[in-house]
Amino acid sequence: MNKKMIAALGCGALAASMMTMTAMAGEDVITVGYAQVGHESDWRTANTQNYQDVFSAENGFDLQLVDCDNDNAAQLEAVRNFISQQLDYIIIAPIQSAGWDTVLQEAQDAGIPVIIADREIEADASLYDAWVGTNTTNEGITAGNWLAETLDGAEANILTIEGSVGASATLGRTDGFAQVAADHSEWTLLDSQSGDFTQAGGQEVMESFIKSYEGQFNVVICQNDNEAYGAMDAMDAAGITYGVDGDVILISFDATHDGLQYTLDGKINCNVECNPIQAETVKGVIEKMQAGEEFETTTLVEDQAFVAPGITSEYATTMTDEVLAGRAY
Ligand code: GYE
Repeated sequence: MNKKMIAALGCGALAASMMTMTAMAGEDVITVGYAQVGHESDWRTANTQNYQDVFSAENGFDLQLVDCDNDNAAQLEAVRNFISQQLDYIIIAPIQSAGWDTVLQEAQDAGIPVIIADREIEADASLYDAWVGTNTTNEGITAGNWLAETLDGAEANILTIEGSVGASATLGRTDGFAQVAADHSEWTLLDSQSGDFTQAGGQEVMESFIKSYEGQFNVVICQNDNEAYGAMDAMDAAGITYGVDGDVILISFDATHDGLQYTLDGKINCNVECNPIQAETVKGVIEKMQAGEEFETTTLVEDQAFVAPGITSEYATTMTDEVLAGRAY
């Protein structure tokens, strides 16, 4: 293309024709669709950023990332759109764990490999090619084990702010914690409501819990950090103290940077990590598929747990400034 031709083209047309030139140069750009859950939490923002960094043009990818705004129907539509564009690979972080059979069959019929990421789905493993994510049931078990260790037989009256209804992260954390609670007759699960993994949701649920159970609870479990921020605001407003020096033990999940800052400050007693940095692993799977090599069909991203200074635990690392400094997201 000569200078005159470039000058004659508008910006969009120029971009399009540059893309065609790249494709014609035989640089084998791999097209990838990522049906992302939404932007409900800091965890999610970190996960989105990680995919954008890793599936970059420099790395040879053309990434279409669709923010599905926590809307299950929109997510199914996004995947169908990827199929109709005949993208090379489809990645899905499933909002809901159920209801995937039909669309996965459609992707398979179109010959497009599908990788399920972050969360789990209730579908036969033959309907997708690989899974990369975290074990949220284990995260719930860790939270339960830590609580048992710290209470050492004392009574617990527990309120839980769950994540989004029907999400595997919610189901796993709830189930894991319940497995430990089943061995503790001195624990009472007072109530459990969804805060939709958002700060506003966490605050709203905590405000309503305070109306119903003020003076009756000594443990609050938030299934992610953003819900914990909302719950803290609600407890502050009601004059309820929490954390290592407070009346209420506060447990959170995700261990994002700000969540760990609150843990270091002693406001969150225990924060169970869930690692959002998963894109490099997914890229590794895609590269093996692309090369026709054998690939991991299941890859677990490891998590740990953190506790506030002054607490030592066999299940968690005690927070320090250095730990916080090492947390980029
Ligand atoms: O804990 C929460 C996010 O699916 C593990 O989704 C993820 C969860 C994470 O919105 O913050």
